[in-house]
Amino acid sequence: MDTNDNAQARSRSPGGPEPPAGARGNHDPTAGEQPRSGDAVGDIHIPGAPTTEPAPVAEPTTPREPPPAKPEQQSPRTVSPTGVETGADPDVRAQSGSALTTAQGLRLPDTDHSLKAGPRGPVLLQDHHLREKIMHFDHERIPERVVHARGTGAHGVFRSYGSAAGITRAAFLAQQVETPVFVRFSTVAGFRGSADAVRDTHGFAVKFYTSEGNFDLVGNNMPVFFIQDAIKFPDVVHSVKPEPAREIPQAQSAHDTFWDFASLHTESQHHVMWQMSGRGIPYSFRTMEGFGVHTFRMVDAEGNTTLVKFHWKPRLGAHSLVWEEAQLINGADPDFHRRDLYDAIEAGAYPQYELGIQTFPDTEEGTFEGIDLLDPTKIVPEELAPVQPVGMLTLNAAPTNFFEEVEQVAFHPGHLVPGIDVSNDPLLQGRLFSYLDTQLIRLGGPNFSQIPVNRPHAPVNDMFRDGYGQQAVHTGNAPYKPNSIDGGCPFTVGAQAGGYVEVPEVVHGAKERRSPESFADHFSQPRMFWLSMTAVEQEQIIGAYTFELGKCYERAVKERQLLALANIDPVLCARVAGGLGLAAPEPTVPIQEVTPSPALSQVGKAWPTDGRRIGIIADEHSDLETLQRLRQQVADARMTPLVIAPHGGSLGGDSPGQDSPGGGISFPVQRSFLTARSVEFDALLVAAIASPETATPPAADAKTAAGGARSEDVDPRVAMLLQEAFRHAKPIGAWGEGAAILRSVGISGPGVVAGESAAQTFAEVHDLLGRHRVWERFPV
Ligand code: HDE
Repeated sequence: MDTNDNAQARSRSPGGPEPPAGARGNHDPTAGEQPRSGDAVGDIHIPGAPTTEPAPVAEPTTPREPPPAKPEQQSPRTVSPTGVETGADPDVRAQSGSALTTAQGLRLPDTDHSLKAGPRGPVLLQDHHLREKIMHFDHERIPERVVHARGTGAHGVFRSYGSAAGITRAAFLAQQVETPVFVRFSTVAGFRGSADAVRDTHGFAVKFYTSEGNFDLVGNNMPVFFIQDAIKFPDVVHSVKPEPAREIPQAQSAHDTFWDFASLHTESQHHVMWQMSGRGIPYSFRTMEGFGVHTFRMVDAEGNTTLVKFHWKPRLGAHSLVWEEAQLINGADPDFHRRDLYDAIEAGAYPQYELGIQTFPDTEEGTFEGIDLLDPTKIVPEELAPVQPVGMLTLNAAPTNFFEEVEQVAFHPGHLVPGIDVSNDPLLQGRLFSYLDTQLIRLGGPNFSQIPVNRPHAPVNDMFRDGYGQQAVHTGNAPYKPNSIDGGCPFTVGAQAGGYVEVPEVVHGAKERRSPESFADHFSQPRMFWLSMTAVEQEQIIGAYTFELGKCYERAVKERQLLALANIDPVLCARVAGGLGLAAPEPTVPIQEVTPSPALSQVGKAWPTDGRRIGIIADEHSDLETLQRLRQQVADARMTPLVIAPHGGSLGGDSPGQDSPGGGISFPVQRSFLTARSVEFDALLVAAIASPETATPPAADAKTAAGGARSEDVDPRVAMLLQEAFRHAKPIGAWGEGAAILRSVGISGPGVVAGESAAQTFAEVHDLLGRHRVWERFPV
């Protein structure tokens, strides 16, 4: 099986999408047969190959069509700028032909030399190719998003269960309707080039290309927000962004200005509590919950209304990193979340999220069980209003081009469909006003909805004309209403014909800059969150506050935040104060009696482990036959086996995936002791390996001198891998002589498996992984 066939087989995995037309290999399969370090001919597929074809060593010189997209990639659907299905192959938009050309299609004989007056002479002004090439390059950048600049996107499909059809007329929520979607996950504070695993709120924005126009659910991974009124958004964002004088720190809230704002502005305390919990450092986008945050209004065909809050629940559960792990990841692999998402999609472990709604009667007070539904700093506990599932989102394709799709996708909470209306939440109201500004400046004008990823899949007849980057070729001569010249076209339609009619809500009140009384309660819900955590989660929250405030310079800022913590919980306050070396203040408001919401905890259940990465430490002395079976066993369990060995290349000879000349087994190595870092793996399995004297001499790497990791019998880099994985509460397993390695580096205790065989060891490690981490390892 060549690499391409292998890829096609993968793309047909159950539940997967048909590979996009054009992604099917139509290239010469003999073009390159060399195995790559990740993917060997006929071997277990390891995600991450840059393209469909292995690159030859020699520079290719024979003209040919460009290689097709990878099977897991998908481009936006080829609808016209006005939403008409064209049926064209998505690749028509890609570079075409075998010859290098200018932007005008002029074929070029040379792109390495500018046109000069002799080889040593000056460049001539007439060099149109140089001018065009450099001009385009000079304009490749667009402004990054002012918030949520760092993000990752994927294509998918949303299948509705029909369970919301009783309360909304939205066509995409009717029974068994399938709607294409594009999702963008993001962090808030960091610049576009910042690291993924930072402590931050994370965006979870979904564009549904429905038959009634695009619906954008632009949410976050936390159900509350820092502020209750949009007018304060510039303030909170200015406080968390790098401080303006020195422009540090990047993508972090652990600095004076953020805590200055948060402590002076106590309505942010609930959100801050979520951010200090594991929710601030999600393990992956695949294991991140999403929330619409605001209360929305659903409307049925008769005009009856229900208030709702949206929830996305990942099928794999909501999981987090631990803080030291997150910090190491940001150095070892700043693209950790992005890579995880795309690797999982490539491996066919499609991320899935169930959409659910909490529903509330639409009363004039707008409250539920005393909770103000217009206050975005409050949740309604799931125990009071269960989340009712309404459909399943499956992310089944990576973008074909990151800039075109992920950078240019334009979300807006005002992109609504009939059956879904907004509430008077003052934060949402401000957002409805804000998002178009961002699109205008970033995407160069008012025609951003004509960019392929933003095009609706419904007919568009907006009578908007002209503007920068106009893609549509509008016919007709009367783009105004009323007209008779174009036969009166287009026509407005009422609700019966799918027209969007706002809910005729009665509003009254004096014009004033004031919030409702209920918005003044800032401490009861952070207290509820705190009390809902398990002991190990509470320890992590204490650690996070202590770390973040410990990075502040100003003592007054720390003392002021301790005051806020005193009003939330005296134990939390005392522990953080102790860590900061400051006195714990007395509360300034009465501590409230609250009922915990166990649904908020992330610990204590078992979850599927699809797409997890299992590191297998081995060398030439290991029993390769056993390891070959183990790798297959890991792959069969829908996880990725990554072999970690003293050197790169392969174990057992040069022909991975086939019997080596000596008749032995051979397979590729994915990480060497030099390139591996524990944070890449969810669990480690240790085969018998030789002691360092006989192993390949280590390269000059500080890890080889890992202080406490010294052991006569074990390469210090292996010792460090194991010790870090142990510290981060990851399952570790060994069998046979591998178990001696664990003993010699002093690794024992909960979640450390010394099995009879590789298979049994893996089975036990797999079970442990279902609980995400070996929480018992953390002292409480
Ligand atoms: Fe946003 N927000 N936001 N926001 N937001 C943007 O729009 C804004 C808020 C959210 O992946 C911007 O295209 C204001 C809450 C996500 O492309 C901008 C206010 C929630 C994304 C903007 C809020 C969000 C954004 C910047 C206070 C959760 C990324 C780039 C009223 C419910 C979307 C852009 C993507 C992006 C404004 C508050 C979610 C500037 C004024 C609350 C997920 O328009």
